[in-house]
Amino acid sequence: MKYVNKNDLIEFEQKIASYWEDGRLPFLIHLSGGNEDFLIDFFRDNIIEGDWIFSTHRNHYHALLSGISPEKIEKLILAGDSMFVFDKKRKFLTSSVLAGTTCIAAGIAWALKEEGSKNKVWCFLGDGAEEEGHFYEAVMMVQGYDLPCTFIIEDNNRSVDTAINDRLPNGFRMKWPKCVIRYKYNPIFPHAGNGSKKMIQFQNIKRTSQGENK
Ligand SMILES: Cc1ncc(C[n+]2csc(CCOP(=O)(O)OP(=O)(O)O)c2C)c(N)n1
Ligand SMILES: [Mg+2]
Repeated sequence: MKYVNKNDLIEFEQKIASYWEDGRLPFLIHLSGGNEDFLIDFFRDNIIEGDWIFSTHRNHYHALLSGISPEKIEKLILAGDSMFVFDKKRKFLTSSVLAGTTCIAAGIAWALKEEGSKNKVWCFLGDGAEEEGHFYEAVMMVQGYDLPCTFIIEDNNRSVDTAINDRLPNGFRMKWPKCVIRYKYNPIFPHAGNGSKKMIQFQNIKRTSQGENK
């Protein structure tokens, strides 16, 4: 798998962030700034050619680290498909439905096990997606049948902009079995441009033009 370093990731995002700030992206984008170190090490140490990778609305770093070209991802982002990055050859799938990939990941892992494949499934999700019921079902299947799938919770202590302590009393978190791992990172960007001064300007422009059309 092609090695992507920290600078590659950061430079890519800076470029996308500048498109956003310039008002060239009239849709939400989810940046992963602050989440470079763990991901780089994790991909290098665990993921091999032919493995399946499932990602989320926040998928650009996963896609780059999976070997999908920055040009392809940029093109998708510019076309409004930031949350819909797929690559058949790389076996890379995303879903913007929270935890939407988790049961698919379990199904693929089932097939890999039946085939006796050496490949595995790596399924990333956020700490907000972790609270979705269908994630529980996927975990039960993977752990119960010892399927070759690992769920990786990327815990930035946010579901959109709500911290865990504001979502559940005392910030309760499930104790998942060993097919689920969790790591924490501090995001440097707001959820999807929320709070960005330029985005607020953009929304105002849009609202005005919508009003004019009525
Ligand atoms: C089933 C479902 N419910 C609600 C949403 C709206 N939504 C989009 S992102 C998000 C929060 C996601 O938090 P998390 O999974 O922690 O991902 P993060 O953005 O923090 O990486 C929500 C509630 C959705 N996409 N899918
Ligand atoms: Mg989160």
